[in-house]
Amino acid sequence: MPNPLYDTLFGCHAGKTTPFLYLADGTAMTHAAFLATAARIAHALTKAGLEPGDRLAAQVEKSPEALALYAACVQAGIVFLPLNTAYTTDELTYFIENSGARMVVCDAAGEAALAPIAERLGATLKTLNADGGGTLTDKADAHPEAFPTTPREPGDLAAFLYTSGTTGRSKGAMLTQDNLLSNALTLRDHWRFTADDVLLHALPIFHTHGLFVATNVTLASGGAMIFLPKFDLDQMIALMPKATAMMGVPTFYTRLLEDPRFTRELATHMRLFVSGSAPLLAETHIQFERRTGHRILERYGMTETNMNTSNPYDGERRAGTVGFPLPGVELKITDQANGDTLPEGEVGQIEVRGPNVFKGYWQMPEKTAAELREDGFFITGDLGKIDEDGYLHIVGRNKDLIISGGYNIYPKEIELVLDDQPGVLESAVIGVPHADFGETVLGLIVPEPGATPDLDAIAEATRTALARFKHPRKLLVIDSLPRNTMGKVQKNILRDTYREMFTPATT
Ligand code: MLC
Ligand code: AMP
Repeated sequence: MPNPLYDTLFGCHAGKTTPFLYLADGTAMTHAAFLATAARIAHALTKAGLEPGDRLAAQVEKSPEALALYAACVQAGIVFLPLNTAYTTDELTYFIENSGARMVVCDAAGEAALAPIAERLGATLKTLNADGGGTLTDKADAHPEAFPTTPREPGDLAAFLYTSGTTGRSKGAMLTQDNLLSNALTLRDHWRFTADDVLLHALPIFHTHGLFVATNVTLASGGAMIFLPKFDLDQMIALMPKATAMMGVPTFYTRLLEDPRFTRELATHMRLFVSGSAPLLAETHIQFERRTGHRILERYGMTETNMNTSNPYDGERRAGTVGFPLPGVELKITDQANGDTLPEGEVGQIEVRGPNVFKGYWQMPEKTAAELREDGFFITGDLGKIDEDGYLHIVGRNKDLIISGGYNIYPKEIELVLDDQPGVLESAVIGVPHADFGETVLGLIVPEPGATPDLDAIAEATRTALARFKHPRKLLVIDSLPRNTMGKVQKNILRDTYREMFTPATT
């Protein structure tokens, strides 16, 4: 096959007038119309000088055209780099520079701020707005609705997704055609997706969950999606009767459960509810079953690996676990000190190997070597154990990471901003329990001797530097940070001290 990812997910739907996207305004887009949009965009990209292997960075609102941009990149062999719409200009500059993107696509509202950056870095800047218009698609409309698909090998790069690290510097995870394709086909079969499915899609499409899990699985099965711009409780409740399946982060489930309109009747015809990206509390799982009769299927994955494990489709979906390794994925629990495999039931680092595991971090051979072993096992940074029935339990993280509403937040990145502020001697950023987001960000500041840091000014500085979801929901001034004998800040002590700060959640 000339381009396995394109041919299997997209090309196979050529000429089909079956619905692919049901939109919030009540209209629908067929597979054929979607492919034509993608082909036109592919022409626009190549016309602008992009070549196979070039990177295209996109910070665009969720729309059919934004999804078609992904398809266009796959068809033209361009590496797609989707970016969170919440990122600030400071954050975007790093991604564009680090990836060496040759084209940047943004909303018209962001054009003025990005233009000088794109120019300095030698990238072409195009716009794509939430309504599908913009300089990218306006031009594309004039192009033919068929595009000669660029041949690709399974090992060729298809996408970069940036993921932060413990040092605060984001790393571009390089995902190949085969990483994405193998996982999509495995999940389609494992979760029994068919052309009859209609997936309620309210996730963002700039992360693994919404793009590579939800969208690719739907494409691989020939089904359709109710494609909502974002999670909106009223819309979810209104449209659920038209869906057969839903995928979401735990916040989706807790928000649905809080609404009395979300009844057993509303969910009765649904075939499958999948949760992931953050831990689903066993309590939520149980409450959901009581309300609807459905057992949520929890799975475990990450940017670097797509999906690794899943609870079974048939058989017991065990609350508080993420199930078994997916077909083709090897998983082991190892000793942090020497990498030896630990006996069943012991807690250690989770390592995975399989066709789903990424190729490494873009231009960061040392970071790649530190996490991706030569034998192909990837050290996930998550801690877990396997129970006597083979279910994987995630019991913690070996990486300093906060997951808020399914978004990953690396404390170091925020601490670097806080430490830079006048009157601040040092800081520690921790995640504390939050009823809506699972965890939320708390910033602890130690002032310089005699100084009184201006917390409003500090909050303002975080607003310029960091995306909204990373902002500490509260800043507290404390005398000192607890340290162990090696001088390392003991965040576990801080987490224990402040664990009730946001529960019950109001912010
Ligand atoms: C929005 N805000 C958040 C936030 N989302 N703050 C912290 N954490 C979040 N996740 C901000 C908003 O900007 C807003 O700011 C305020 O918080 C309240 O917003 P809201 O209206 O309540 O939020 P909403 O827009 O409804 O979004 C919440 C959400 C959304 C949970 C629906 O964050 C979401 O769709 N999350 C999914 C993330 C995801 O796809 N993760 C997958 C990663 S892939 P203000 O200024 O108004 O106060 C991965 C691999 C895998 O992890 O295994 O899947
Ligand atoms: P990301 O880097 O956004 O891909 O996030 C991946 C991380 O999310 C994993 O390393 C886990 O820490 C976490 N994660 C994903 N799914 C689950 C889950 N079902 N339960 C607990 N943590 C999860």
